[in-house]
Amino acid sequence: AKDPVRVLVTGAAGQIGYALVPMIARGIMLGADQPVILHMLDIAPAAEALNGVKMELVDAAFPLLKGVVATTDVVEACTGVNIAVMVGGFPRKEGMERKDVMSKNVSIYKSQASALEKHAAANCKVLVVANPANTNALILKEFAPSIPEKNITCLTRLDHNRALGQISERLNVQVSDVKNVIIWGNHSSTQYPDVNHATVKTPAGEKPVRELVSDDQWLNSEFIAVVQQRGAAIIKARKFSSALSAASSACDHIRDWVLGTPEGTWVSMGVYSDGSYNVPSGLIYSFPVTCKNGEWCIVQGLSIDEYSRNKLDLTAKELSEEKDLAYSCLS
Ligand code: NAX
Repeated sequence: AKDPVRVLVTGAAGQIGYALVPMIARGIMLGADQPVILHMLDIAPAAEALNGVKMELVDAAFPLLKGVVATTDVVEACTGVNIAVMVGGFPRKEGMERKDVMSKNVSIYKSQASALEKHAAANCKVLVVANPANTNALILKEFAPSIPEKNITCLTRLDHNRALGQISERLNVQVSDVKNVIIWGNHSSTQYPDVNHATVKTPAGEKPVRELVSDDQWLNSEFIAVVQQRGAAIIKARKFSSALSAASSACDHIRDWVLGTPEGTWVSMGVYSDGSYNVPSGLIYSFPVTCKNGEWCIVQGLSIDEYSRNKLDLTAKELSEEKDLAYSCLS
């Protein structure tokens, strides 16, 4: 039998946490043969609720779940973890300035970075979900210099999956037959959902989405807007933000990263830019990646037309501004 993997979920008493921890305990994140020990962190006001989640995990009698640590102590939460899914953060409340929200998250991510750096297992893989996800991940990277930068990522897989879902609905095909959409840039409304390289499996072989959806107008405007604004549409409908889809996508992100992407398929991940596609280095930016042996690699050599170029630059500009804002909160 395999040794258990320790998985940290911060903000575990929240909405996404409640959807995510049973998925992890069921083997959806790391595989049906991989035992896990869950580490759940939340803050003191949520301690009782967090204990309730722990009680439910015990009650569910998950065969793969070999232990649960539920704590408000950051050091205890981070100790020995192999995977860290950072869902906890400070949400933007009505009337709050961007800078005030950023400042709260910068201080949270700065201190959690230090705890991970000192106490997590060597080679711990980190996924930041909490918004502003890219910039929280960047702060985490800056304050955990001994964690390899390749190990620090943020979630744009939900946006990627939303794009697959929209194409599948439009063409009335199985979502599992659609692949290789790309989310470029920030997990925000400036993200660029790109279908220029996406394909659909048909009885006559793989066909480009651009060929199957003859309505360019839909692809160039409505599709992009729907994916960019999907989070807001969910809030409007549910009165709460996306939770089960965020949790499921976080599992997809980690599973593909650890176990690899299928041959010929890429996924979107927010990763530390190395300057690929002329995206400024030093940003956490969403790129198309393939994964093998626990490492991601940016897909190279895709053609970028002028329309796309502008969109890639626009979202990079927003991330540079967020980075400046975050740094101004440090001083
Ligand atoms: P909730 O408010 O339900 O849960 C957040 C939890 O984090 C709360 O239990 C809170 O007590 C806890 N928390 C706050 N500060 C903490 C700290 N310093 N340490 C540990 N825990 C702390 O929010 P939820 O709906 O679960 O969303 C969580 C985060 O995910 C938000 O920042 C949200 O904006 C972000 N999202 C990111 C998405 C993505 O694709 N990257 C999509 C979904 C979601 O909107």
